[in-house]
Amino acid sequence: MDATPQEFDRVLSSMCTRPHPAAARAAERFLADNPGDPATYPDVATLEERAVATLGDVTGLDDPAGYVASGGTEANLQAVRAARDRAASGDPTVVAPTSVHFSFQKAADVLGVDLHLVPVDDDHRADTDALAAAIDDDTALVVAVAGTTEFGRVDPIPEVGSIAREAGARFHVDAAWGGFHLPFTDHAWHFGHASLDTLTIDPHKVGRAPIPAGGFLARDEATLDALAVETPYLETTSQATLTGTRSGAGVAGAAAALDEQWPDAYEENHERAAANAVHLAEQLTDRGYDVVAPELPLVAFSLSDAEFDAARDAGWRLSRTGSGEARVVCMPHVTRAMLDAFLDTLDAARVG
Ligand code: 0PR
Repeated sequence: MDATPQEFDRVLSSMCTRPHPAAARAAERFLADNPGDPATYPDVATLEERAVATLGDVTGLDDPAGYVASGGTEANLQAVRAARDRAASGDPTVVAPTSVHFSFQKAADVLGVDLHLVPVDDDHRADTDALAAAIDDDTALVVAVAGTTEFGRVDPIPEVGSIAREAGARFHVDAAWGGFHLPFTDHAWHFGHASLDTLTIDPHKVGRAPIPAGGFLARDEATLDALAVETPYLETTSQATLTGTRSGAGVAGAAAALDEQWPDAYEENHERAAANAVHLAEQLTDRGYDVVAPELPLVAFSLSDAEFDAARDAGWRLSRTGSGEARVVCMPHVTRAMLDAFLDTLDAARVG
């Protein structure tokens, strides 16, 4: 089969994007390096330290602990694992809003903890009263989302953090997607704004690093130490990551993406994406669609099955939320011209 990679010119629903050219070049150079064995591959290990330091700058954390993970799924799982292993309860649980990414279900399943999902408010954000009511002595971890997968919503992070702290639970923020938009907004979301213990921020989403490059950050080195297992036959004697051999391409690509873009190019991307999201939301509203007002650059709106199918038939990669809204994620590759062409497709579908 003569397979070709997906072009991005009609991709509206993905949280992946074209990597930054400098990041793609760096990835290719480090394809065979294994950051899982830093004593043998010291240069890629240095690049990882640099990437983690910059992620600390992005997320308000001096001297961050953490690493470049395979993705948000691994980072979220590690947050649950760290909380489970330190829990006082013999039956530790995780409390999170229903808007959390499905990776928490995988984490709960693999780690043998119960996940208590709490309904969100009418605007798709974590409901602090409902969360507080769901927390009990078994709660080891409370999770909030800074940029939800379906609606791009930012939970009230400082408030949820206070509730978690009061209950003696750890607090994790999932900014896998939102983390490269939020520094340029007024939201309180990171280590400097609230008492969080761990955070997920993925360079391979809005950060324009090549896949695989997730980000797992912890306030204390002790969190990483607690995750580490001994690696007797390697020159370095412990490993805190979930995977063993890791992608040097992912790590070097993330380091280069961050070097090239933090902060100016990320800010430009945010401003452009936010303006595009507002434009799309206005155009859809003018045409009579029911639009969920965008908070971060992600637009969800009601769309009939016939129009959804027409858009897919025209080659648009579009997906739906669990409640049926179509969603357009304004990733770095999504231009104003693309959105206008998408609107043309919808207009033709309504006439047709
Ligand atoms: N946390 C949040 C808030 C996410 O949105 C995602 C992924 C994750 C964690 C998990 O990250 P990884 O997929 O890196 O492990 N959200 C997207 C989603 O599930 C992932 C995605 C990306 C799906 C690109 C499709 C796609 O083409 O929709």
